[in-house]
Amino acid sequence: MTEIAQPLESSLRLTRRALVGSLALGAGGLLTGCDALNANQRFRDTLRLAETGNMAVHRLMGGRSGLAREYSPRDIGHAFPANGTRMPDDPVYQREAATAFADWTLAIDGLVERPTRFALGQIRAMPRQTQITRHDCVEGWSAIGKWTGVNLSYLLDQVGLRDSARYLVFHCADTLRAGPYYESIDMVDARHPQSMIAWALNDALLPVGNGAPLRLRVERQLGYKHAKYVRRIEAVADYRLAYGGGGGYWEDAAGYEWYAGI
Ligand SMILES: Nc1nc2c(c(=O)[nH]1)N[C@H]1C(S)=C(S)[C@@H](COP(=O)(O)O)O[C@H]1N2
Ligand SMILES: [Mo]
Repeated sequence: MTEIAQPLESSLRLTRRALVGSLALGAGGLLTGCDALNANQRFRDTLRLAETGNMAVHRLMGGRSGLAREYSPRDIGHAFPANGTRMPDDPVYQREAATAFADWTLAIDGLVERPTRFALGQIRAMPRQTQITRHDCVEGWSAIGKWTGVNLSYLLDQVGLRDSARYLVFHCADTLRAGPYYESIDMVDARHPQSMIAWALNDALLPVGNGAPLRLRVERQLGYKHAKYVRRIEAVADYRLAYGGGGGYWEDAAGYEWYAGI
């Protein structure tokens, strides 16, 4: 667990300090933009030192904590597409759907102080967050939608994360060809202000096609990270120990990147 995540984290912290130093050195470089930065040997060394992975560069540039662009109500499309599972074939899920998810619970457990099962009504009664964002699917389509739900960080604070918790695994109700759908994110995304467990889309309760009754929104990443039909959130030390080890259904089934930053 810590053996895997720690070196990357600390090298990035180091790197950010070095980057700030290099920016401070040449204020002109900052003003004239990326070309000037690229010409700066120290900046290039810093990048090399950081690793070239998408996550490292994204984080280095301050991009991971930055907000995803938010749109105006005029930008919302007519119907938000439903992709992947549109109706889980699990009979238990279908029974729950038939009763408007009256008995649905969201379990939050694993490396938390107070493992809890929240009733859907409790989740919907929590402070609401709304955002209009663009969803980008690797299959080549995008859609703008208005999401309402509970902030993920708020939810995590209800159960209290242990220090050893470094990732969240989202367990879903649907099973595809290769197995159950699941996803995982790290604490940077878990604590990102726009990350939420959504229960409404475009001012209506979340339709089944879009992940009813609860789905993840993790706005700085591609569509497949936004787990639908979320039944359980498990805080873990290492997502590599879950399911096929890739950190998500498509990561395991098709080699998609675990970190799909946009
Ligand atoms: N449980 C579950 N979550 C999922 C999927 C899925 O098939 N099952 N598909 C993913 C993909 S590839 C995308 S693009 C989005 C689609 O969300 P939408 O159906 O609301 O458009 O959900 C993601 N989350
Ligand atoms: Mo997707």
